Amino acid sequence: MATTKVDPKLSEKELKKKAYQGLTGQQLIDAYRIMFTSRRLDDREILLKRQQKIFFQISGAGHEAIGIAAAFALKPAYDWFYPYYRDRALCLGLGATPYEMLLGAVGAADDPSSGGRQMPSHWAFQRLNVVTQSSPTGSQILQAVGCAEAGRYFFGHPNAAQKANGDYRQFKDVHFQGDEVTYVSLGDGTTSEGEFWEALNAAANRRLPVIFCIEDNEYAISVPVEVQTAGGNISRLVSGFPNFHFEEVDGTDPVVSYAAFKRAADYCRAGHGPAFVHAHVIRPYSHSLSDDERLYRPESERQRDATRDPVPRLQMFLLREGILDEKGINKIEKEVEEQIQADADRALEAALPQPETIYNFVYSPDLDPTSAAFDTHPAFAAPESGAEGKRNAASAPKTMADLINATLRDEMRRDERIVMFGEDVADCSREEYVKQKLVKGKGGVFKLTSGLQSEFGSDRVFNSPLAEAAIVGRATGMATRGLKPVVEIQFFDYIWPAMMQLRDELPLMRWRSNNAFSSPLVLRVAIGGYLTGGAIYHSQCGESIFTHIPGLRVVFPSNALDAAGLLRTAIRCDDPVLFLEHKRLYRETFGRAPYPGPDYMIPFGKAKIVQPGTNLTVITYGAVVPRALQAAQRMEREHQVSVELIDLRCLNPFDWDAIAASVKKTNRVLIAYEDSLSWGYGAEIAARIADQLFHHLDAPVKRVAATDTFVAYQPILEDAILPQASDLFRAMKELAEF
Ligand SMILES: Cc1ncc(C[n+]2csc(CCOP(=O)(O)OP(=O)(O)O)c2C)c(N)n1
Ligand SMILES: [Mg+2]
Repeated sequence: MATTKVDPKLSEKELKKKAYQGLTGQQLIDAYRIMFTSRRLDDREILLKRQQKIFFQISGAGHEAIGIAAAFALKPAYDWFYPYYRDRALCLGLGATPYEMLLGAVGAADDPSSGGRQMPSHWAFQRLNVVTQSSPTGSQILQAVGCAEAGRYFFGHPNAAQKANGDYRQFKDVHFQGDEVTYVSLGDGTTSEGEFWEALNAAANRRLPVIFCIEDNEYAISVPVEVQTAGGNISRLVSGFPNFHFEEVDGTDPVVSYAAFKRAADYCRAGHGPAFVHAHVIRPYSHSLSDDERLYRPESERQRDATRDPVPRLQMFLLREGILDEKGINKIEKEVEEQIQADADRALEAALPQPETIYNFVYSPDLDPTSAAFDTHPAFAAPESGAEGKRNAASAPKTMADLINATLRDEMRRDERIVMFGEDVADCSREEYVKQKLVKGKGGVFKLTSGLQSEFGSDRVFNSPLAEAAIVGRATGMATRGLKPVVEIQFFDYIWPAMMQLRDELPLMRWRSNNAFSSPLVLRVAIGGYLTGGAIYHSQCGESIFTHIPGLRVVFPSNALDAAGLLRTAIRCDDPVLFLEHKRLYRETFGRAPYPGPDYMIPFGKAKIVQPGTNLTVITYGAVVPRALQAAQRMEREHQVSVELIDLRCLNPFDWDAIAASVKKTNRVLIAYEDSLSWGYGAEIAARIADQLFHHLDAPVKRVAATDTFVAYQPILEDAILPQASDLFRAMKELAEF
């Protein structure tokens, strides 16, 4: 923010002499200007909202002093920032302008935070390292941890920061500092979220340079702090976390807050670990304009808070200390009022986003994973001679598990930005055991990451705590900085703790920030049933829940070669990818293949015709593919019905052209999937066929899927629940005879 000099009461020399916990008199004058600007921006937005010229308002009132303290102690475009909605003064202090904020309030095309896509006060300023924020309270915290991890990683692997052509790196600038700090803030109520505790744990354990700033205004909308926090004081609860520096301050006093922040930042920069700044603040303007705190707070309590209001407090301080006189205060306030008036008038005239832009930046505008750039030929090794040689040779057919492992290995050799973590993915966390050859190492419960820690080291491949939200949230923060996390959720059944990150964060980073930020990463997940005993919690599918999320690519290969080609595309592309690996297919004889070489890629959204046919079409994917193939062969054998079998292999995007071409040829279609029938992936395909291919149909669109239950343990029940080759055969026959 511009800080024109006012006429201080003291001479410049005297001002410089006076230091308040390291802040000069001039800095305090600047602080007052920014804090007053922040408050008056809130007031102006409230007015604009009442005039129905903007559509939402949430204030930073009462939080200005801690914000300015953080801004003065930290460095924009050097440190990293995950602020929450009350951090208006922080953002102004870092260099965001009132005009930019008003563009956000209006929802203007040039709103730097989101281009009119997010509510106001959801700060993002790319040039200042202020990362796009969202509305779910607390989802920023784990990302901040990942951001700090990325900074540390690049410092240890500076070559990884270099750009490279031919993949996402070309479009992902990296910058980092050896002593950078990541700031993240949240309210007292938000400390009740589980992700907060996961973040504290990870930051403490890895001694990460993260400052957790708790802005404790004693309320979360209407719920008071003693209901949120056992004992009513979050500092007391977190005091046992190791490696932390703790501060508890009056967050309405910029001078003591600055001193606390400075100590916190020094501790983090020195590499000792994270810091926790618990700031007691006030909330004078209700929760938001939709809330009236008089419904739950008596006048006496509100009056008590008013005596701590940071803006008049700093004004009094400046007067008392003789830093400014009344004339000086009035001059600042007049200038601020005039600036806000002018900026508001200008923002109200600003160009608005155009409706035709709504699809911009759902996915990367730079790198299209459906394009020919991702269509390469396999390079199989030449066959070796001799029986023994043949069995072990590179040319011998390998399982899906083998080829995924080989692909991960080759990609890690090629791209130093790849890091891998998850539950049990490392060979052995106590690496000396492997080095001393006391143990062989694990490398994943399905051994998919076997040997990778040993080859690439424990800073590239490591075990995470058992915390799925932390896996995805941290990976998202890392990917924002330019790393390529290829992380694992051990079983699809346990993906749900990460759902907030997967639905509200990861796929939205690009769209909600209007392309200012993105987090392309790969989330590998073991999925599916047919395990004989997998039961409810080791057999789930549910892919349609994720194909329903714009911004997330979803891949589901059925065989080893496709898994290798699609995984490589997933890693090299510029979008977040959910890579679903069917457990039953990991070591199946079906679909084995030799390793197709280190550059084999399959573009997304391209189906595979498993077998061509003329009488009816079967559309499927995953573990239903071999079952459908078996049924189709029986149809041919017993009924001379020629079935065209389509393996979609990529579910978002999916290959509509292949479906349409086939249905136009066969005029009969069956959609088969392993997930429970209703509301499943096939429902969307069926609806599209009914809508766009109606005139080509000679029979109703059929579906075969699991029953609308969960998968049971006893194999008799499991067989009855999951779609079998016999179910597929029956449906094909019915369709052929219709
Ligand atoms: C995960 C989630 N749950 C609920 C909400 C609705 N909500 C928005 S702000 C808020 C209260 C937050 O209180 P606190 O963390 O103390 O921050 P404050 O607003 O007091 O600064 C709630 C419940 C939300 N945005 N996100
Ligand atoms: Mg609060």
